[in-house]
Order: sequence, then structure tokens, then C-alpha cells
Amino acid sequence: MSHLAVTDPEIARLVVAEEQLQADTLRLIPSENYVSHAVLEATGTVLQNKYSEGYPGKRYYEGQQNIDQVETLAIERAKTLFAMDHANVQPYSGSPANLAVYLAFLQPGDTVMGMALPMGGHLTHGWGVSATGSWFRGVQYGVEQATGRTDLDKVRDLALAERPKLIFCGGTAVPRTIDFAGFAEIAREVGAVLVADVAHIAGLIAGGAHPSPAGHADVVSTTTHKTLRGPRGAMLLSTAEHAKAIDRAVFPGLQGGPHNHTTAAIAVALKEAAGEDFRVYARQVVTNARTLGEELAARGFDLVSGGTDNHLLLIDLTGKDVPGKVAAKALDRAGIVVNYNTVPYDTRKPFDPSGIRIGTPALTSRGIPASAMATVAEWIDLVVTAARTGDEAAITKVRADVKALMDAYPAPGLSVR
Ligand code: DSN
Repeated sequence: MSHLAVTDPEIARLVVAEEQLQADTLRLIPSENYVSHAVLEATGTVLQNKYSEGYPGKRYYEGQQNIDQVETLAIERAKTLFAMDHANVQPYSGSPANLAVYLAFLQPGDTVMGMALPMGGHLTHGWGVSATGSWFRGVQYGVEQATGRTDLDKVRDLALAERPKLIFCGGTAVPRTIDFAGFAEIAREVGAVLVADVAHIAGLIAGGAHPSPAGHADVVSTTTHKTLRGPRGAMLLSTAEHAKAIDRAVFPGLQGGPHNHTTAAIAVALKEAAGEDFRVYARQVVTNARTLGEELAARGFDLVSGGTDNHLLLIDLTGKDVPGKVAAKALDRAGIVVNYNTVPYDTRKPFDPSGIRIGTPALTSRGIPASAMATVAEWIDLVVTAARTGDEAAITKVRADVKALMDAYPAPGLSVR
């Protein structure tokens, strides 16, 4: 970054500081990861200098000799990896991708059904404070209080009563396998388009560690920067039947020029995700999460749904007598980065909820094995207890231990340790 350091030393200093922070901390936010050097290099290329509104072979700007090939590579790799007929790799991120789906299939005021945000869904699945819940009529399903799992019979009843045109499955705090076939049956029964929002689990699907929505969902929406370990971006995949509607909705319906440097980095990430190493990675993410869940449960932590099938754990801290935000901030001081999160049927407010959400994608990218999960659970336990008792010395001690483990497992894509 020699040029950046000269032109803008303040920004250069912050980038270096962030790199060091990512090296030194145990990053447990389940939607974050470390990208490879190759993905980072593709992101920082001159492809960002180019406008290319349109699609390969049909652009509104000249000079597309290279850009068309970049985008075509990304499209073909996405179609192959996710076994879908069509791929659009232009959405800027997950929320615009989902908004494009509404544009493709709904008129304002039409009904959309998705999982409620406090139950583990996403804002863009029709939740009230989002444009998707105010421009459209959102009806929301949840999870059972006793099991923490979605009851598909209840989803079917709601769909039959409300007749949504669009049904979203997937979410941001769903620790269990998504039953794509079950949702597809309901969508067919009510004549709805089924959208599988697999943003969190795309890498697990690519690596064979979660069932695929292919053959069930009409549209698959995903970001590219979570378990898939690509740049910040998104993709919409679909059956051939919906290809035109999706493309028209993304451009010119919602967006202008695609971010070609991101498209290139998506292509690189898709190539990496098609390799055998990535399959090993995806399975290890799940093994690590399951092991961490077992270790936490053994220490009296209340896991929503009792555990996990995927990369994330949602922990209700009510029984530990520590609010989620207090725990998250104490963990941050200990070098363990998580986010506070509502839990289903939370009695506290979203900005001060009862839970924390943790996941294993980033630590698994560092090569940290399942055998270390007992230690990670012990640290979380120590820090949550210290947050309650105000024992800052215990938190400082954990921070040093975390740093030692991070030093032993350097993160990919970073140039510092
Ligand atoms: N913000 C993402 C997450 O953390 O899950 C979802 O959009």
C-alpha cells in the first residue's frame, strides 16, 4: 500500500490497524470471513475503472473486450457450482439482490412471506421497518418457542390463509438445516415463487455441507462474502423460466453499472469454492460449530434449538443473567468478536437483546481445529461470567490467551500476524 500511505496516511493507518485487528482477534461473527490473497487482489484491480451497464454481449458502453469475459466466467462458475440454470452476478449486495427479486415478481402491495427478523429472518424478507415490509404486505412465520425450529405445517397454514406471491426461506440466525423441499411444496401449493436466501450457508452448499436448494427453489439469492469466502457482493441464481425477469430487475430495474472488480473477485472465489480444499473447509466449519455448541451447552449455555446443523450458534444469555450487548462488549475487550442478537420470543429490545450470535467460518479459515473448541467455549464462559461480576482482569487474561492462539493459526489473506 505504498501509494495509499503517501496519498492518504490517515486511511492507510486505519487499514493497517484493521488488518492487525483481524489478525489478533478471534472473529466469531458468523457472516464474516477471511478472503484469500487472490480474491483481495482481484478486488483491487483496474476493472473498477470500467462502466459496463448491460450484460455480456449486450452493453451500453464500448470497450468490453475483457469485462464481458470476466462476467461470463463468473456466471458460468456460479451456475456450475450451484447447479442452477441461470446466474446474475451483478447485485451490489444481499439487500439489493432481494429487492430485485421483489421487482421481478411483485407489484407494490402484493404479499410476501418470510421468517420474522426476531425469529432469525432478514430485514428484506418483508419485515416492517424495511422497504420490503412497507411497500409490500409482509406476513411472517417464526420458530416454535419449545424447539427453536420452524414448524412447516404452520408455514403451510399461513401460506394457505395469506396466499403470498413470494416466499422466502433462509435467514440470518437460523442454526438448523433449511428444508428446501418442504418450502417448495408449500410454494407450489399456493402458486408462490420460492426464494432460497442462502447468504449465510452458500459456502456450505457449495462445499456439500448443507443440502442444495437446486431443484426446489425458483430463485436462489446469496451474498458472496460469508461462508462462500468471496468479496462483498451478491448473486441471484434461478431456473431458466425466471432468468429474464431476474436480469431485467437487476438492470435496468434496480441498478446501474456492475462493480466489475467485485465480479472478478466473485469469479475467483467461485473457482476456489469448486476445489476439494473448500469441501474440506465447509465440512470443518460445521464440525467446529457443532463441537463449540456441545462445549458451550456443557457449560450451561442455552442454545436456541439446542445446537446447530450449520456454521452458527444463537445463544440465549437470559439464564446467565448477562444481557447480550454487555456480553458482546466484554467479549470484544477479550479479543473475541461476536454480535449481540435477539433470540426468538425475546423480551428485551433489538438494540439491547438477550442473546449473542456466533459462528465458525472465520476461525475455520485460519485452520483452527475442533480440538480447540473446548478452549474457545471456556474463554466465552470466563468472559460472560466476568462481564457479570465486573472482573476486568479475567477479561484481560483471556485477551492474551486469544492472541497466542491467533498467532499459532495465521489468517489467510493477511500480510501481518
Ligand atoms: N448482516 C448480515 C448478517 O450479519 O447476517 C445479514 O445481512
